Order: sequence, then structure tokens, then C-alpha cells
Amino acid sequence: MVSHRPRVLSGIQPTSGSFHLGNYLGAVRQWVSLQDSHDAFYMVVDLHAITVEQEPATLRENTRTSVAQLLGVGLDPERCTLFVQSHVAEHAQLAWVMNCITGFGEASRMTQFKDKSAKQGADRTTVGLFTYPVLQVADILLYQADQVPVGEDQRQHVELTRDLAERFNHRYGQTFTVPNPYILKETAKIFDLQDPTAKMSKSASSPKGIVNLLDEAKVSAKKFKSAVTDTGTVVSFDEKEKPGVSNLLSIYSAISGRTVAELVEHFDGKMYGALKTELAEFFTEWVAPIQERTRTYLDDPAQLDAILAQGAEKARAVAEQTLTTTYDRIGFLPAKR
Ligand code: ATP
Ligand code: LTN
Repeated sequence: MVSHRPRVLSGIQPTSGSFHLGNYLGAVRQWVSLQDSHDAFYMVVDLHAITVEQEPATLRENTRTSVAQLLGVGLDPERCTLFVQSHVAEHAQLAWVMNCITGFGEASRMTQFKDKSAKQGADRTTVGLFTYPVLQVADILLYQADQVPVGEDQRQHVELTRDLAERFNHRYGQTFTVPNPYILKETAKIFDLQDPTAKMSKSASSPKGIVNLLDEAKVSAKKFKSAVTDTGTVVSFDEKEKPGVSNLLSIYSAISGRTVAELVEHFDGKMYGALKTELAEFFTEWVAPIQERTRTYLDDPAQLDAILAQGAEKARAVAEQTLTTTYDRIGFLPAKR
């Protein structure tokens, strides 16, 4: 069937045993809702994960858990193409081509690379980490994606994708769709519960401010209850003056579907403690079915493998076409078999 729906593509790294609320609210939740309106391609980006050191058994396990969680939060393999990046060889192949049209200075300006490499130190930073945004460019362009649902921290990488697509098209003729970022303002950046000026991140120094979807609900409830809040007592939304309370309100609003204004009214006359306790309770109920469904998928590895095999096949069909055209445009001889 020829699809006329716009295409979306996104990816998430299997670098941890669980997604956190930032991953879910910033990106994955949009993946779920876009399945119905868009031709959707979603992948677990294991090639990206090895840009920092990974233990093979852990990588394998985290990849499976990532896929199971994506299904657990509502991705439906009948309505989207769900696959693992390394199952489609074209990602690495197109990445090489993209590396060859990327300026060294241009790549050096990527803030995520600068942050991560500064944290790790030069000796532990790999060339793979340096060129990781270019692999992401290839991920997106291979599928001719119109939109890329991600959190705010990925905006620069989508900008790079646009620049490289335009550059290639200009040099070699129209080949790639120039994509747009799809970033929802309300949840573009979820903050750490202990340091509400820093983004919630898998690689944060302390786990206390990170709410993981697969943690025991009791553990997460405790994290909400001990979230750092601000001076004052009135529950109101003010990201500058009250970053802690505002972050909790954003989270509560996003998972409950109630607007921030409604919540502020609801907490009128109550203190911060009431917000934390209620959010902890709401989260506990909300996360239970997600955990349950994730467990069901993890308990059936054969089904998971079958879903991934089907996903990779659908993804390859698109990726092969784009790579063949790209190779031809560049001037590579066609491989006769
Ligand atoms: P790391 O800290 O190791 O970079 P991460 O926690 O940022 O990892 P990724 O796998 O890099 O997780 O991100 C997956 C998706 O989640 C991306 O689209 C990213 O923009 C989004 N995301 C990550 N953290 C947040 C956050 N705190 N708020 C909103 N979106 C986020
Ligand atoms: N770099 C992204 C993950 C990622 C991605 C992609 C996102 C890899 N390839 C393609 C969107 C489209 C990150 O979350 N760190």
C-alpha cells in the first residue's frame, strides 16, 4: 500500500535498564500518539549505544527491555515499524557518506558531544561519540522522514540533519526529504527532581532525581516525595522562580491530562507536600499497567524476536532504496551480481 501520510522517525538508546520520565514525556509518548496520523518508524539505536563503553550482555538485555517498554507504553507493531538499528546495515553505510560531507568544525559544535566528552575526559572519548550526530543524520534521512519527535536536547541534531540534507541535495540533486523537529513545548525538557535546573538524564550523577518507568513504584513515590522544591509555599507555575514545583506540575499535568491551570487551582490553599504526595500516588497507579505490559513482552522472547524481524524487514525495504539512490548520485558503480 502506498502511504500518503507524513512520515515520522525517531530512536532511543538502550543505555539503561529503564526509560525515565524525561524520555517518556519528551519523546516516546509522542511516538505513541503519532502512530495513527503518520507513517511511523521507531528504533532502538544500539549502534549509538556503543559510542560509550557497553558490556555485551547488558547491551543485549537493555535492547530487549527497551523494545518491551516501547510496546508496553503503547507502540503497536501493526500501526508502526519498530526495529533495532543494527538489524538494518544501511544506517552505518549512509553514515559514512554523511561523514564525508560534514565539516570537522561543524561536528565539533555539537553541544551534546561537548558535554558528554567533557564529562568523560579526552582519553575515554571515542571518535564514535564525536561522529554520533552524523549517524543520527543517516538514521533520519534513510527513511525520508518529514518529522522527528524528540526532546529539546536533540534539536541541534535535527538542525544538522537539515543542513546535511540540503547540502547533499544541492551537490548531487534532490535525494533527501529535509525533516522538521517535532518537539512539544510543555514536555520538551523534564528536569531532575533533585536538581530542577538540570535535565533528567540517564547519565546524571545521582539516581535520586530520576524517575524510571520500571523501578518499583514505591521507589519512585519516595523520589517524588523528596523532590527538591523552592522557597515559599504556594503551588504555582513559574519556571524561573519555582523550577522544582513547576517541574512537578508539568509532570503531573502530562501524565494526568489535566491542565497546569487546573492543577494550580486544585492545590489552592495547600502546600507543596500535598502536590508531592498526590503526584506520587497518581504515578503509582499510572505506571502499573505499563510495567505489567512490559513484563508480558519480556516473558515472551519469541514474540519479541518476531516483532523485530518483521520491523527490520519493513525498515530495510525503505532504507535499501534510499541508499541505492544515494550511492548512484555520488558516482559509485552499481554492484552487478
Ligand atoms: P543520556 O543522558 O545518556 O544522554 P538520555 O536520558 O538523554 O540519555 P536518550 O536515549 O539520549 O536519553 O534520549 C531519548 C529521547 O528522550 C530523546 O528524544 C531525548 O530528547 C529525550 N529526552 C531525554 N531526556 C529528556 C528530558 N529530561 N526531557 C525531555 N526529553 C528528554
Ligand atoms: N541521539 C538520540 C537518539 C537517536 C535519534 C535518532 C533520535 C538516534 N538516532 C534518529 C531521533 C532520530 C538521543 O536520544 N540521544
